[in-house]
Amino acid sequence: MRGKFITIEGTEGVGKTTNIQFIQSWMEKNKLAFATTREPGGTPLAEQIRELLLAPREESVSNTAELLMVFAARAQHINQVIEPMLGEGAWVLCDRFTDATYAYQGAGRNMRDDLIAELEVLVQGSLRPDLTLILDIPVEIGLKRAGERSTPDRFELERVEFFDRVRNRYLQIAKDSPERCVIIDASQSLEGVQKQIETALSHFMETT
Ligand code: T5A
Repeated sequence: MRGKFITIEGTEGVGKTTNIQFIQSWMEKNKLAFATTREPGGTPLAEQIRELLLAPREESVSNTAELLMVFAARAQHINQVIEPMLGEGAWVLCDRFTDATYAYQGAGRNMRDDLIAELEVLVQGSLRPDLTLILDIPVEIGLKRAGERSTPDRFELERVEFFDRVRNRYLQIAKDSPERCVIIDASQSLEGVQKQIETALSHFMETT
């Protein structure tokens, strides 16, 4: 049987990396075969594209170049990792996927949704996540958490208004796709956040 494709999304520093470790232990406890991966990245070539995308640089990066790099990395990732793993029956847990493109390039950079949708079809065919956990916190808290943890990458150097647009788009995506998306209140303590995630995962497992 084909595996399930689970994505985890949210603005900067919302706690994705921290909670992915929790989800991994949940999957182990439930004896599920799974693979954890991330975007942009997930293969050697896609990780190189990630470095190109995230490195702060003097040259301004065109929005179109950024969008195409995101989808180039995704094409390689789907071909080399996501589809083969799902085909073997493993669950794939991915730190960010195409919702991030609608949020960051669409809402953040003001790129047209119909262009993103065309690339989505070209690169993914019919592949879409089965479940998406959207971790949500006020932008300032996330940026503060991320800033305390590491030096800012090219995206983290954007202004707060950029991330407000990104956050609002995530909330809109959740509203538009309630059958796939669950919003997690990530402003709670780690324990509180993980309780919500566990409830969402258990419900998903019971209903699929
Ligand atoms: N991008 C990506 C696009 O523009 N388009 C796309 O299509 C895609 C796929 C990728 C960048 O690429 C962009 C978006 C991104 O800017 P990334 O590394 O995936 O970068 O994203 P980041 O948001 O930068 O990831 P971070 O690793 O910075 O944040 P996380 O993983 O969300 O947060 P995490 O777990 O590292 O936590 C941050 C800090 O907060 C603490 C943690 O201990 C840590 O110190 N923390 C909490 N503290 C208190 N209470 C809680 N509940 C906490 N949860 C975590």
